[in-house]
Amino acid sequence: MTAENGKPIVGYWNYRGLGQPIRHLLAHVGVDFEDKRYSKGEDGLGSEWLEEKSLMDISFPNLPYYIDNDIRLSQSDTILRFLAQKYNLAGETELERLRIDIMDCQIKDYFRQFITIIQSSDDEIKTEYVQLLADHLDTINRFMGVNPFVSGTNVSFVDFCLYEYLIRMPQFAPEVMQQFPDLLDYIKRIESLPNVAHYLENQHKPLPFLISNDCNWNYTY
Ligand SMILES: N[C@@H](CCC(=O)N[C@@H](CS)C(=O)NCC(=O)O)C(=O)O
Repeated sequence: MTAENGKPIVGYWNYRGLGQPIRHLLAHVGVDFEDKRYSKGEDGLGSEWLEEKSLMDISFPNLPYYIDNDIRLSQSDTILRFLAQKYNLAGETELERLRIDIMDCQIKDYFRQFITIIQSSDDEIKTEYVQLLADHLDTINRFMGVNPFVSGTNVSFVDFCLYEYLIRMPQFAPEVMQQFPDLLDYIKRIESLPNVAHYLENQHKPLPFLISNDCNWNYTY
């Protein structure tokens, strides 16, 4: 199955979450895809998705999923790595692939901590986390060094994962993010990739980071 118009389908909630790096990767390589966005609905239960889920011909139905003819995948990392192989975004040398793998794992660890914090209602933990965040950003900054992209000079799939983490920080902790002008430049660099810039300009509406009632921080994600 593909969409009726023959396009591959990316299914995910109507927020950024685990779906956004996949959307950005496909935009970057110029693939026209059906961006199927599920709503959680008024009751927040997501019954629209749950009804489809029970009927889906995918080994482990979940969101995000990716369908292109007989390729039917869930698991965001599997989808990203499949697309990265297909579109040469998986690194060319051993060193590039190692840099990609390290960042992929590291950014997941940092992201997991960040999500726990923004879902917590304990303000003290949040204050402590802002200091930790500065350390995390510092390690990323040093890892990147003078490289324009994670692997070195070439864009890879993990750039869309790192971007997805960093893009939250100017809103979450602007005073911390200001200490890292190179990371702010990196955000701009990803947003200036021609197809990504075009995608961002033409989105009908920017997607929220997460649904707002998932989060207790000052900002609506
Ligand atoms: N390990 C999975 C996690 C997927 C997951 O937890 N998806 C969440 C949204 S981030 C969801 O709501 N899935 C729908 C479901 O469980 O039916 C992945 O990386 O894709």
